[in-house]
Amino acid sequence: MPREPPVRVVRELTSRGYNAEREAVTLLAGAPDPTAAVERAVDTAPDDALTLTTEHVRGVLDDSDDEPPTENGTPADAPSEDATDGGTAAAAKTAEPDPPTSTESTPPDPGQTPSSSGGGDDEIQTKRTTSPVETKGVETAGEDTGSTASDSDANGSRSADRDTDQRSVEIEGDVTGESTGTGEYADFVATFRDRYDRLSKKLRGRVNHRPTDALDSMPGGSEAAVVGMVNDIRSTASGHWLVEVEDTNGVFPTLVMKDREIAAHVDELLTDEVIAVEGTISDDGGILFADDLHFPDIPRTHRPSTADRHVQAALVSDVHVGSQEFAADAWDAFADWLHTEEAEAVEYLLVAGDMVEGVGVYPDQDEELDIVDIYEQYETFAEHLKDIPGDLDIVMIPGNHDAVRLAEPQPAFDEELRSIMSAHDARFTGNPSTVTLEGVDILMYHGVSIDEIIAENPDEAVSYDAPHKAMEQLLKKRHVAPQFGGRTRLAPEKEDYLVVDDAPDVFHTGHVHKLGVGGYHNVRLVNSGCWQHQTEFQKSVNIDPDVATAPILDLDTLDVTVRKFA
Ligand code: D5M
Ligand code: FE
Ligand code: ZN
Repeated sequence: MPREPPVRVVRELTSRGYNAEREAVTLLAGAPDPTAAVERAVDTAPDDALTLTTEHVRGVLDDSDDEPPTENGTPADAPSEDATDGGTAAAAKTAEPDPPTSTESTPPDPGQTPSSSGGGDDEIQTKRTTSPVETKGVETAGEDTGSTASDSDANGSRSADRDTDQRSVEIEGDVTGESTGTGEYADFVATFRDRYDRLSKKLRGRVNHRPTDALDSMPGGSEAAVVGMVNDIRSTASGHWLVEVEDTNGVFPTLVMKDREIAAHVDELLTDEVIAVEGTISDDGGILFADDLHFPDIPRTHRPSTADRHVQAALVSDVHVGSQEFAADAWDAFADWLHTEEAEAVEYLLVAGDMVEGVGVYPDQDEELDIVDIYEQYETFAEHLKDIPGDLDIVMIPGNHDAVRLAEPQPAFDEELRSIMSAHDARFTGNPSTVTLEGVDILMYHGVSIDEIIAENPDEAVSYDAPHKAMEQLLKKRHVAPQFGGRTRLAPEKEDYLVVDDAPDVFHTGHVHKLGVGGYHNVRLVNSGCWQHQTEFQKSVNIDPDVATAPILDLDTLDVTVRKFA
């Protein structure tokens, strides 16, 4: 008899209104006749039980000992008294095919992108687990240290006896319930004012800055510096760069000569980001010749916090349920894997937006919809969420396909959508938010601005094949969506929620549907792939998505292992 995937058992149970402990699911899936076992377990469950316990299921399976044993042996009640011994015979019987697991261990950044212009001073190690046949899909970070295929030992189920007391989830920087903006001009002024105040503070100590109006009256030849928001970037007739910066007192032009080393940084500049320019006032006093550019940046001395125990978080995004291209089988395989012993340490699941495909997000999108009703899309997503082991702590932020306001910062899902996605007591927070898991600060942001960074940055290293290089730019600018008026829609608020005030330990994004794992000034960077096969639009612009990749983050080391389920 073919083995019953745990997911089918979970579905069966949820359709009857039951949740079950992880090991209970494994035991049921491993029973000689899983359907009958589920039936018996449900029939004999205490009236008020919402969750079937391992103990109850064991009892049910024990009682069925008198049934004729199946061809290949013992009923699945046998071993797992010893919860710490996950590799028991009964558990082994239920094992699903392992996700492919060849492991490479590479130092994160410097080596990853040969053309990197520095900044790769990480000490964090990246481990990635890739399928031998699928290596290409997960090679985006450019590792080629050689991979060794190793057999997985995922033969058992994870233990149900876990001490959830050690878990902790804290959330900061969430706009939900705090939104006050009405879209008036005054609100925009307040947002930009706050951005300038907070980011200029990070730069003021590093240069001897003068307000723009004071620069006006400085004699030619003086050394000076200014901290301002980039107002305009133009090339001059002779190929130099005129970068106009604005502070609260006015605007001042700075000139970056094309043959200077710093000219390379002009390519990285976006309007509305806050920078410092150091240089010399021109003879006529009207311009600052730039010698140096400074970004708010993450200090190279940043030391990330780590968890006190070995525990992992799966960082995913872009599920796109409701799309004809939604990779349901791959998601099932992921959910199944989470039930195995190999996923024992995975206690958290973070989803960085685009739970569903949505409606009317892009022109002609309706032609590729499998489910046309937005609520039905969330209901189906919720069903897929139920396949995930019930004891995981889940945190979700919305993305541009989700049914919340499109402008950033995006508030979390409203009550109606939360009640649809109520499985697992998931936590819902805004985009962006900082989610702290056992002391590790994870900045979650869906990632719409990554499109913009890639479009505007001529450096070939910053591409869809290396989304983490775009993420570096966001950290360097200490803002998740620096440029106003482009692709990223901004909702004005009293404060700028998109400023990266505190350096995170991990930066988690999605949106571009490409896998990227890197490190920047000791911050671990993870861009999740997606669970949606290539769409017509993506085909037309040559986006080849990384489908069914789940980066698994070790919270104690910040190592990442990429699991592939397609
Ligand atoms: O977008 C996934 C990726 O594909 C992201 O890089 C934007 C791009 N994309 C997809 N569809 C379109 C259309 N129609 N126009 C422009 N860019 C698009 P996601 O929003 O997560 O589906
Ligand atoms: Fe998406
Ligand atoms: Zn998106």
